Amino acid sequence: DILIVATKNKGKVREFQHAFAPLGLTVQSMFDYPDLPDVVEDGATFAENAFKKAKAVGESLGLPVLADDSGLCVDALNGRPGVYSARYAGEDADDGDNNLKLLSELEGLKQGEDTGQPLLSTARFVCALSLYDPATGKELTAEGTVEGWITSEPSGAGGFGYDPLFFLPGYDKTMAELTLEQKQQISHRGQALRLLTEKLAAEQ
Ligand code: ITT
Repeated sequence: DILIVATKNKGKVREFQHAFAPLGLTVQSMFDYPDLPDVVEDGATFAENAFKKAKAVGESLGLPVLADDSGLCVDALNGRPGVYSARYAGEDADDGDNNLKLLSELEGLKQGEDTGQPLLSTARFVCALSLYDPATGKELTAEGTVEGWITSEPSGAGGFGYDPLFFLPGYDKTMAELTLEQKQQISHRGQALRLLTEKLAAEQ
């Protein structure tokens, strides 16, 4: 069977493939449907944006669609970049640009005073998932979060996005130093997926 995920983010695609393969599901993404129009993500919350993506793509294809809206909320930045995480450093920003922007904003807060402390602020990753079925108009939604610290010393080649800067004290590692398996066990996306699966099972 096939599960369509309304994403153009290769890191997300890899994580969904890993999560759904054991269930015998093949993940398709927007790379398999390149002609679909972009969805405007102008919602105020992760959940709103996830629903917008799932509904727009679900209605275009006439098939059930899963969407993920996620991001990083940094306490020292009053929750930014939040829903703007993907375009933090500008409309065409890549992960590297966004990570540099995050570090420069946090370093700026220290106002020249270097405390020698690599952990710059508490932060959390948030993931909202929305599963929309155009045949019934029904939506299922689930959210997950994971708490950590922004480190000034990026490390690790796994994951994507802000993972090299997201330090998990309990593991003494950044999110990018975890295997796909480990990331899924603790991440915002892993938690949201488990919650969504429970909700789906309760509906059957
Ligand atoms: P789609 O909308 O096509 O799914 P996107 O990358 O634009 O792709 P979002 O709008 O949800 O996705 O933005 C999420 C951003 O937050 C993403 O670009 C990452 O930089 C960051 N992010 C989300 N989940 C992450 C994770 O697990 N690890 C690191 N960074 C993450």
